[in-house]
Parts: sequence; C-alpha cells; structure tokens
Amino acid sequence: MNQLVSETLRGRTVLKDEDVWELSGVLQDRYRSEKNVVEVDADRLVFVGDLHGEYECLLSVQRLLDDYNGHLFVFLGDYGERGPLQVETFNLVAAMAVGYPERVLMLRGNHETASVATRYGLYSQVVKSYGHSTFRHYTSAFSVLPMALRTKHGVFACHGGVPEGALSVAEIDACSRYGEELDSSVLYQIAWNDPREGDFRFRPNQRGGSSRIFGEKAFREFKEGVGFELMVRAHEVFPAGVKPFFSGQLQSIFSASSGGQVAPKVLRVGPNLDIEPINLA
Ligand SMILES: [Mn+2]
Repeated sequence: MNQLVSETLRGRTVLKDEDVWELSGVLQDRYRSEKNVVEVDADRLVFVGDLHGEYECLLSVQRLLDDYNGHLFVFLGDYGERGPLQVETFNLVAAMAVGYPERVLMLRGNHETASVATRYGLYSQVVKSYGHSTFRHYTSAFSVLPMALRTKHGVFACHGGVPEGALSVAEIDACSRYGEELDSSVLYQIAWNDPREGDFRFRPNQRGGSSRIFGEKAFREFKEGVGFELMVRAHEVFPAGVKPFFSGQLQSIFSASSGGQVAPKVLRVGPNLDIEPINLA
C-alpha cells in the first residue's frame, strides 16, 4: 500500500499540498474506469450516509471495518460541508477507498461538485490549509466517483434516489459524470432527489435546480426497470438516523450528528436483504 495512504489510514490528518495531489491522483486512478453504476457480487454490506465533515463519525465507521469483516462498506457521498473537519473526512474516506479497494466503495453525492463545495464550505477549508490550485485536485477527484451501486442480490444504492428519465442501468451508464458539475440531468437527480410517500411519479423539489421529489409510482417503475428489491440512499436528515419509505423497500440513512439533530447510524444489509441499523457511538 502507498505510504501516504497507510499513514492517512493510521490517523495522519495534516497533509501537504503534494500529498493531496497524490491522494487525488490515486483515487482518480481507482475510479476513472468504473461505470456510473458499479455492479458487485457482495451480499453483505454496510452503507454509510452523509458525513458532512464529522471526522469523529468517520472514525467510528473505520472501527466497524474490523467488526464487520467480510462486508463491503459503501459510502453514499456528502463528505464535506457543514462539519469541522471536512478536508480530513474526505481524505480519510479516499484513503479507505484506495487502501481497501475490495472492502470500501466511495460514491458521489450532490456535495461532490465544484459549485456546491465552493458555496457550502469545503472550498474555504481547503484554501485555509492549501493553495487555491489544490481545490482543483478535490474537484477532479469528485468527477470520477461512481454514482450508484447495484448488487447481484438486489440492492441499488445512491445518494439521492430515483431520477426522471432513466429506467435501466444501461441508461444511467450512458450518461457522463466526468465533470466538476453533474451536467447530466439523470445523474444530477440521482444525487439530489428525495422520496415521499404517495402514489405519484415526480413533483418539484424545494431544493431547487432540477431536483425532484419521487413518489411510489416512480419508485416502482424504476425498481422493475433496473431490477432490485431494496434501495438504500442518504441525503436527508432524519432524527433517528434511518427512515424507511414505501413499506421498507427504500431505506434512508444518515451518518452525521448534524449538530445533535441526528442519532447517526450506518445500515447493514445481509444476504437475505435483512437490515440492521448500527449506531455510531
Ligand atoms: Mn446530500
């Protein structure tokens, strides 16, 4: 394993500009050629929701790697913004993704774009510690992160949820994610959309942009088209840290405390699609 990666995994948080460039480079090498929807055989997984710069929560997740040996850990995006240690949080997840490529998968959330990261905090934390050009190494890393995961045993996972305009993995894979922004409307919505109960397809979303609210009708059509039984997503704060939708066919997970609003959790999914929320103590 690369020395910088192993030191970051062991808790080194102070990285020089050149270190960030190197870490970004190895992360890009790891993910550039992956499809938008990564397909895996794993049937035991641990899903990690938004971290938003809460490095302590990430350290709790890192400790679970040993307890849940044999599980694939899937990070659903939103590493920066809001919390105190955004740069450190992104760096450690990146080190986990390249240090344990068979055990850790890093997906792209709506905060992994240049515009959102500039407006909401990561940019200011990066330029406080590094030169402006180093921010570009972060946005280059964002641009390669895959958008979603599908497992053979029937899980589909992404940051936001069901997009309007795609009903198959092939249609999602046909879009391009390689940019600082999510220019594809389908990929943008996979990172931004939110579920709500009700037998409708799509409604406007107060988050703005071209984000949508998806209802059970859209969920059902997407589930049949893509071919899965359980969707796991993140993106929204719920006090319990986990919230089911559509009779439990969709689970929303959040892994940061958000200033004490949330009891942060990760979600274990087993071989029979059995689920177990795990507290991040
Ligand atoms: Mn989000």
